[in-house]
Amino acid sequence: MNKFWVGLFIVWPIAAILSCLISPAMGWWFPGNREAATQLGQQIDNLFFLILYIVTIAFIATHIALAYVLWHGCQNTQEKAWYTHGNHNLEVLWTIVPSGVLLFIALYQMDVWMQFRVEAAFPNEIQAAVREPIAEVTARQFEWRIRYPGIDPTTGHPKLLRPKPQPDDLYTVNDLHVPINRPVGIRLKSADVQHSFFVPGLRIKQDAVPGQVIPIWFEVMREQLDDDGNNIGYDLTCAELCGWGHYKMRGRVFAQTEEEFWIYLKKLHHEQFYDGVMKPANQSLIQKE
Ligand SMILES: [Cu+2]
Repeated sequence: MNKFWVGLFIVWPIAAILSCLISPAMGWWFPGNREAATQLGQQIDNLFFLILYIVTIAFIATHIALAYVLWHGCQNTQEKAWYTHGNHNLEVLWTIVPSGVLLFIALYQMDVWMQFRVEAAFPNEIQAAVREPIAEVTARQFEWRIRYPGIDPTTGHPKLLRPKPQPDDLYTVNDLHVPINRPVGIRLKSADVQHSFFVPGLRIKQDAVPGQVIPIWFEVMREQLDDDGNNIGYDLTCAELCGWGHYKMRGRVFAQTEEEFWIYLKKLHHEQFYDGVMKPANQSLIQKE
């Protein structure tokens, strides 16, 4: 009977490792199965795998030790239990080694963290993107409200996004469009409770905190296409339990070319300001398409 319990304890770690190994073939979610669509996301994946390797080594080592102790213990059923106050050298060893590993990870990931979050360390191009965000995303129970700047009627291009809403701003819900192949900035806000702006395909996750405007940036390298070549966009979800409707805070992030992005904004403008009687100013905007 003892051997049954030992076997049962050994089965689970082996099953855990096997499920990791067959995960790519089964298409289960793992960063390696779906390459990040941002360069920073790929660096984040590399960090993920580094930590996964370290944890796997520790997991296998501790389970081999555990299996040895269990197996050894169940062979000698005659031996009485004995008590120990531990081993000083071992205690020192397993304090210093994990501390060293944690210190290494903390230093090693700093570069990626700085690229993502430390504004002072951003290259000029990214600082400019953060200074001139293309949209403001406001999380609220239970949707993503998106505000784009209005369109300049003389150039036909989007204006600069002002911190305060303007009369010609454009609005959508749960539908964020961004241009590809350049860094884009977003102003992230919350209208009520704490939410989290999470785009798994881009490896972007940032809390939206009430009372704060948090700048985020990303540079999408490619559109998300389905098998027929349609742009289906990336999932946008809320990663912070924010109330009963948390599950339905689902939006999409469509990455598209700069021209497609401008055309999209013009279409929004047309839809939003069309009053049944086309005004000359709007007409000229539509004709530019
Ligand atoms: Cu939420």
